[in-house]
Amino acid sequence: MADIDANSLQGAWPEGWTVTHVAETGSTNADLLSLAHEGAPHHSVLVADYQTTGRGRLDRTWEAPPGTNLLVSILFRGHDVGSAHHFTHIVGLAARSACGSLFGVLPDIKWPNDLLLDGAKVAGVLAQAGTDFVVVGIGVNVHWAPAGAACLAPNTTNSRGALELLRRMLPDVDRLEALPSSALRDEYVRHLSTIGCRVRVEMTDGRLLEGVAVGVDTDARLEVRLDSGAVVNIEVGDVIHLRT
Ligand code: BT5
Repeated sequence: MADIDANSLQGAWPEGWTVTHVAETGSTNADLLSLAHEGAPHHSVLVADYQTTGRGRLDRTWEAPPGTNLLVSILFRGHDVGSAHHFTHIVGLAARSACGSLFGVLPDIKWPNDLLLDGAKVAGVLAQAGTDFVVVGIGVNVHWAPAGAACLAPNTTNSRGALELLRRMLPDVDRLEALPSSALRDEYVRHLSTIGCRVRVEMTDGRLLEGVAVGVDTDARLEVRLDSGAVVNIEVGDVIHLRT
């Protein structure tokens, strides 16, 4: 685990946030989960310049060379943590707005929480819940992206870009947390480009479904109308947008 006292940037962050910045660790989500079990407070944040074992969903990996991208995890306590998706929506929406304010581009949100630029993935979110907390990690491609993915500022390497993106995200997280959950859901659905798309869904058991995404239910499951007319609610899966 990273030395969490290294290079702390207190004072540069909005009030109420405890942000720790490290040069390198395995995974900011894994570290913050451990810290949460040890009692770290609500709104603890761990941001790293580099992750040696960055994690995606379903045990996949998340890649970024040192000092290129935003790699950060945020701890939420004291809410109804049964609904981890509530917090993934908050972090995804806040990252989207920060991309708009810092880089002048507003990514689309693809269900459940990928951010896309021109159809290519620019950010991914991973939520992991404990009994009374949720850790939400996000990787945003600021200066680097793997083949087939997108990044916000490919031709510059200003290492402050990632931290500045985070600095702009946190006040918006505060704003979104203060919303009633129905208003948060409305904001999420409004920016969800998946709705109305013809989609292919790869289920975790390997099954493939195809149909039109028609909505999101109150448990954040994607509602897909199959060609047969039946509507299925997808809890976990990988979605490909085929066409709008
Ligand atoms: C995600 O998973 O999109 C969630 C990614 C969460 C990463 C953050 S970084 C901070 C925090 N600490 C962690 O350890 N993780 C979180 P998923 O939908 O499963 O996407 C993973 C897949 O995206 C991989 O299998 C690759 O194909 C691809 N991928 C890997 N790195 C990428 C990148 N930088 N940009 C776009 N795609 C990437």
